Amino acid sequence: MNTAYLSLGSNLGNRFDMLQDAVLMLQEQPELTVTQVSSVYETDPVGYTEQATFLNIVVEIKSDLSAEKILLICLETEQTLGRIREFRWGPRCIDLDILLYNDKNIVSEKLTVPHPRMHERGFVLVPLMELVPEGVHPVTGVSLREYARGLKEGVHVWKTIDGVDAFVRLES
Ligand code: A4P
Ligand code: MG
Repeated sequence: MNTAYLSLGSNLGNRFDMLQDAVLMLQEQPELTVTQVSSVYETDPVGYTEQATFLNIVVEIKSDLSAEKILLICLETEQTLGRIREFRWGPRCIDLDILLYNDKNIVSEKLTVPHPRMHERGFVLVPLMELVPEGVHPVTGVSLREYARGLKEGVHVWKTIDGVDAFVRLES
């Protein structure tokens, strides 16, 4: 059984519904279990800053599937939820990225894991540290806590969440 962490973000439409629908779609996958979900964070846009604030979460999943198969599920989920890719780092109704897959280091044309920008992003590190407070970057050996120190971007709790079941039942 493999453990992976996914980052989910939305800044278009009903942002919370998008995150919730994405988690529901992950739960419907027969070969994958969503085992943890972080609180929902409202975060300042990173990269291209002239856009609306995001809601971000991190989820933990357990699965026998390969990282490549999980990426396909992420892309399929984005497509089903109607994501239109306008430009890199631009607004999106839903984005799913693989942050970590066990302690594996994967570099292929389609997939880079750990996610190459995860350690410099508060919107990833803060929710991820909620799920793995003692987490360490599997390639650099640096703790998530160390990476998060000194980050200045705005990351605020939007809604605290008490488990996966509570998350999927929440009214937006
Ligand atoms: N790909 C490679 N590695 C991965 C991975 N670990 N997980 C490939 C997922 N995909 C991976 O993705 C393009 C391709 O990357 C995929 O088809 C896959 O083969 P994309 O989602 O179309 O591209 P993107 O998301 O526009 O670009 P990128 O570089 O992935 O953007 P980021 O880095 O994900 O940034 N600010 C806040 N506050 N919150 C956010 O959620 N998100 C972004 C997107 C920018 N600013 C943000 C947020
Ligand atoms: Mg992406």
